[in-house]
Amino acid sequence: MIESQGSAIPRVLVLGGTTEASRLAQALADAQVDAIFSYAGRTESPLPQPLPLRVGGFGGVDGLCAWLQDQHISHVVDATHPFAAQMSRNAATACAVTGIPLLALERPAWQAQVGDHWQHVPDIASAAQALPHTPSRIFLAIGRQHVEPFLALQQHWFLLRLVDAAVALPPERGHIVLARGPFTVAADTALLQQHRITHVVAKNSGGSGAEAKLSAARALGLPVILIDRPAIPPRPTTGRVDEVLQWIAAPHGSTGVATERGV
Ligand code: 3Y8
Ligand code: NAP
Repeated sequence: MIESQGSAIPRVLVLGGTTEASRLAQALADAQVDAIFSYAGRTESPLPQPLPLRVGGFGGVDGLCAWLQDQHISHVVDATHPFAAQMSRNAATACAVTGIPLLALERPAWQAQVGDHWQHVPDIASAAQALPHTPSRIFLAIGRQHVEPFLALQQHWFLLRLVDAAVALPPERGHIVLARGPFTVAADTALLQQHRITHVVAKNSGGSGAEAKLSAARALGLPVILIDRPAIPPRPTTGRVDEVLQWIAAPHGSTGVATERGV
């Protein structure tokens, strides 16, 4: 049982939606911490969690501030995906306004290894522009929210991987695979070979859940167009679940952990 030294029993909001958030949820449940796990409600049937769930937006910064105060939240852990930049910005602002301590649980970006053929681009639009003019077969592993700029490129054939069926694609334009990660190198290698993929487009999400396609591309000598992470305001950050638990148990408001980016 974790008790916050010198203050009331902690009550934690976890902003989830990642492998790391799920690992944190299990650790908090094991330690019997009073915590609520939050999903945006992007997918039809999100992974169950060992914590009470809330699903859906808060209603911007004001809605989040009101919710934090109504729920008597003492700590906020932003364990959202590195591309969930709006949620992270809102959490940083709401915690500054309410004075509730915030800690981000984040995994490092992927770094190129020997054998990688990566082209880094700053955003989704640049990734579409980086594709070759000659007709190619593209594995678009960036979900469903940003596929339009790519499908507009009529000369290419696309393999889309989505969590839920949400996009219609005629066979001459591409093929849709419905799957939620984490993925394996063997399966992703077979997928790329089966569809004769020539290029991979991915977000630099980091973590283990989405890395398989990069290892598969390396093994097959395929080029990867890798989209850089969006800017997120500086906040206390850790990559370790045990440091999150230490932070929760530390005196209220203390970051108490080494941070990659500081405050
Ligand atoms: C709704 C919760 C866990 C978390 C699992 C991680 C791993 C598998 C890899 C590819 C890349 C992609 C996408 C991806 C991965 C993990 C993690 C991760 C990438 C779920 C989930 C939710 C979402 C939202 C969804 C986005 C989409 C992005 C698919 C659950 C499964 C492409 C990101 O249909 C949609 O609208 C989907 C939207 C945001 C990006 C996009 O723009 O489309 N994730 N993904 C969360 C919520 O509602 O709050 O359904 O269970 C979570 C996971 N997705 O607990 O094990 O930790 O990264 N998710 C990317 O990284 O590029 C797939 O196919 O190779
Ligand atoms: P986003 O663009 O940063 O956020 C848009 C809005 O969605 C937020 O302002 C907030 O609405 C709501 N929201 C986002 N995450 C939420 C959460 N965990 N709980 C409650 N509301 C949330 O977010 P996104 O990129 O669409 O990501 C949505 C979810 O999918 C997040 O949980 C994220 O961790 C997960 N995910 C995203 C990606 C990705 O590639 N973007 C990959 C894997 C997982 P209000 O303003 O109304 O509060």
